[in-house]
Amino acid sequence: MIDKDKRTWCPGCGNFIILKTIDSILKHGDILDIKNTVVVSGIGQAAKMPHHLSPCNGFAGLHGRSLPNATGIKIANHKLDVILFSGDGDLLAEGGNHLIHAIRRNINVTCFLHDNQVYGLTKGQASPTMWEGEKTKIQYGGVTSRPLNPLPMALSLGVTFAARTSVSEPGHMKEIMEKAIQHKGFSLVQIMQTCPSYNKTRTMKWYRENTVLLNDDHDTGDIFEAIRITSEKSGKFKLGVFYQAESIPYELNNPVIDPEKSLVEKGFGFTFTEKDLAYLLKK
Ligand SMILES: Cc1ncc(C[n+]2csc(CCOP(=O)(O)OP(=O)(O)O)c2C)c(N)n1
Ligand code: SF4
Ligand SMILES: [Mg+2]
Repeated sequence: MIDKDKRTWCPGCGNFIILKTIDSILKHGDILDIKNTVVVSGIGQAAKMPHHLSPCNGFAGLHGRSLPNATGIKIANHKLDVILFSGDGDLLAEGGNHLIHAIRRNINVTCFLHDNQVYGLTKGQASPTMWEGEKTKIQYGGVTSRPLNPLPMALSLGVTFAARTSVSEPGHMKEIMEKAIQHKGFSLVQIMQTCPSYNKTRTMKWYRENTVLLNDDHDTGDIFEAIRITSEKSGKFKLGVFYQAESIPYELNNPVIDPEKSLVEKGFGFTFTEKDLAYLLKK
């Protein structure tokens, strides 16, 4: 399924591990039906995921605009499984406003955040998740802004599924991805990702030494505990599902959408033919 010829990631990039994991979930077919799945992205290294997941349906949009596209696809045909892959720049900087509203709506989209702390595609500028004081070629004196911590932010906005995993734990990543996909509502998974070319601090070794799995007795119904744990700035970073809540997703809580028949099945009152498309393209 992965088209090896088209890969343009650097050797050792954490994106390979994320790609392999979602590829195996799609191939297995018990959680996702490839014909019924759409993988959506914006722009960036992370956003190349749909390019490599052929023949799965894919949509790569503008930088920061992965969520509006994913939302539109889900509303037009809520019977599709919509999976989004977005970089920390794409989702938290250029697309930060969309994240707030996707969480607020609780649209049933699975959102995988590739957190490498840099803008990989544009050669390593600091992203919003990079810590104060850390240096890049551009921020040579060290980052001066405070970092954005996506999980406590999402939790404080009422996200219904929040989890963290790491490319240093591929088995754990698969388990978390599957749980997120099966969640009914908006799910956010922060994936701690290596970028060997531009983030020399967050190596595979660093992730192995600085992450730990959540205790089995963690209560995923306790939002305050979830905010507390995900806000921790020292000690080892916890990996696991921090919070999960049942609630009706946006597309099933909307009087315009018939749960039995998607908007696409119902039709929009007109038929759009290939001839119409040719006319528009010509224009
Ligand atoms: C509106 C807009 N702003 C900036 C850019 C340039 N640009 C393309 S990718 C990118 C950063 C990508 O970083 P991230 O989303 O973290 O993905 P990564 O490459 O690290 O996976 C930027 C700034 C753009 N294409 N469009
Ligand atoms: S620049 Fe970083 S994120 Fe981009 S492909 Fe290379 S290692 Fe991966
Ligand atoms: Mg990035």
